[in-house]
Amino acid sequence: MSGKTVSPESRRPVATLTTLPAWKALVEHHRQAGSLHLRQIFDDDPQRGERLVAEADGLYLDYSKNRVTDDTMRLLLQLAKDCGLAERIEAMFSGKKINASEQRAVLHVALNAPENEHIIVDGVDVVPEVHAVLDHMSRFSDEVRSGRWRGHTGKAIRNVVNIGIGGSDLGPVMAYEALRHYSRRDMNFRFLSNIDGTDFEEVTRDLDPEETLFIIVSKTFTTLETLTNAHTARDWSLKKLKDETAVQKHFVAVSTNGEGVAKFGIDTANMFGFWDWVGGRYSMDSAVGLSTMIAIGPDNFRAMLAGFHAMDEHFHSTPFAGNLPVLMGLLSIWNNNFLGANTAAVLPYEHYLKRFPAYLQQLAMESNGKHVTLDGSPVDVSTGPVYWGEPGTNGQHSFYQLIHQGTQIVPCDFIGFCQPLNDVGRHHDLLLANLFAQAEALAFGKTEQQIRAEGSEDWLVPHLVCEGNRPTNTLLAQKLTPFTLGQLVALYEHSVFTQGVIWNIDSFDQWGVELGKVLAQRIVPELENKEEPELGHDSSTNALIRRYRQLRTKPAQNQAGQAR
Ligand code: G6Q
Repeated sequence: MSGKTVSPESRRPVATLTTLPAWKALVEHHRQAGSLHLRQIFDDDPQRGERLVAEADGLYLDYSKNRVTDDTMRLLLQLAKDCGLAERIEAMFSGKKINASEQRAVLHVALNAPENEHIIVDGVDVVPEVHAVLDHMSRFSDEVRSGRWRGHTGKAIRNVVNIGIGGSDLGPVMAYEALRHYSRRDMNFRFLSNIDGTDFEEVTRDLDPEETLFIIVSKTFTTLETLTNAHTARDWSLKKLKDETAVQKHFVAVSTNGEGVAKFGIDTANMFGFWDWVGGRYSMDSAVGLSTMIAIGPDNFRAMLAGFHAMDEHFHSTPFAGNLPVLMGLLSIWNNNFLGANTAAVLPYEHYLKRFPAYLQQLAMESNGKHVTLDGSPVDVSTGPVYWGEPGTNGQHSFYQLIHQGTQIVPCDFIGFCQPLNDVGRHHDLLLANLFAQAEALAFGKTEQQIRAEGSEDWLVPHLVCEGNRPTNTLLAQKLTPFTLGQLVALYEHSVFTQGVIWNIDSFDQWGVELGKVLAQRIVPELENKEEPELGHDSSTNALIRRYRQLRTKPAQNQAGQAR
């Protein structure tokens, strides 16, 4: 007995991942089949590209270009079973407190539930509450969009600024960019997150306070960046509007902290609530998406929720062998833990999804960047690959070189749509041709033999060889709509969850971000004090602080040494 206190939600059928029979079988299987080449695998099975696919409500996943055989998939599915994935999914959907370290339920799926469903948390059906908030959001969005909601001086709102950070920013900004095609083009939507004053200046510099609505999005309403930006925005507004009561017409809040909201001066009738069972990075389909709803309208917002719900249902009820999030999660485990890939690239061939990789960075890395299991023991395999990416084809002219010929494996998710939202000349066919070609090139490469057959000079041949055998997924849908965006986001949410279950970690806490915040609080007065403070940090931090204090107020010098 270790004497360690173990949270009740942290139980799992077995002690450690690497002792599971399915894991051991995968290790052995990798030893035997891990070096198989996709060229060979495709040659041996001409139907593979039509077989290793899965589909959910029009979202098509081709995972045939992964370095897996039928045996690999069978063992990975067995691993999911041995890790209790089905039970963990059930626990999440039924409101169990699976966020063990924070002792909270994890119920973002309830945000998408139709009105006739019932989901009980601590004895309360949360679905009617969810719909009450959605109705409140819809009424408010209609008022703003129609111009019935007037600013303090009687002008209609033309600018909406979302102030929030992390989960209260990345979802809204990604969703706005993704669905911009469906948005009100006669209004401006901006997103203010960074505590850097430059962000505030650049977001507000050409806006008129009389026509600007700020949505303060903060679950806790205590976050330093958001509250600092909110107060600066308040001062900025009142400088022109010159009346405290104007705050009520130009500021609304999305929060769980009514007291904090009221103290700021916001009328709590204009506060949109959510619940502690919605994690920040899982909240873009809650009231946190108010800016999205104002931009695209309530009907489109509800269509996005329907997309989320369709994927939630698919994840909840589809056998694992055809279950998109489960398949993608398990393939990620294979790539990470067996093929040794430490990163994963997300490459949308749809310009409107340009913020999708940044959104996924938080979703995946804050969720699965963990070093201990649910019971506090160190993990015995690597967790949480680094997510990154750029929209195609821009990335092709930047970092794809490393993916094709570098020394590390970077599994890629390609995302494409058959119909463009802006059908301009030949652009869309050219765009999609590039997507298909990249996945093909990464899988099959170009051999020395092929290059020699083309007549290349000997010395150049090694430079031209592309080994191939680089794993990719391709996700294809007909068109980027609010519904498909909802499907896509939910797909990654559940894929991240699947990986977290295999690693037996808490995908819903984020303790690692606390330490830096606490240390910053200690340093703030050391930078602001007029007196030379006694510094008790390490020698590096002390020296940096001293240098900052010296240069903070000294006139800046240009390169020629003259004061500017
Ligand atoms: C997300 C995290 C984190 C959070 C921000 C903002 O899962 O919890 O990114 O969203 O720290 O927090 P507030 O919404 O409380 O301001």
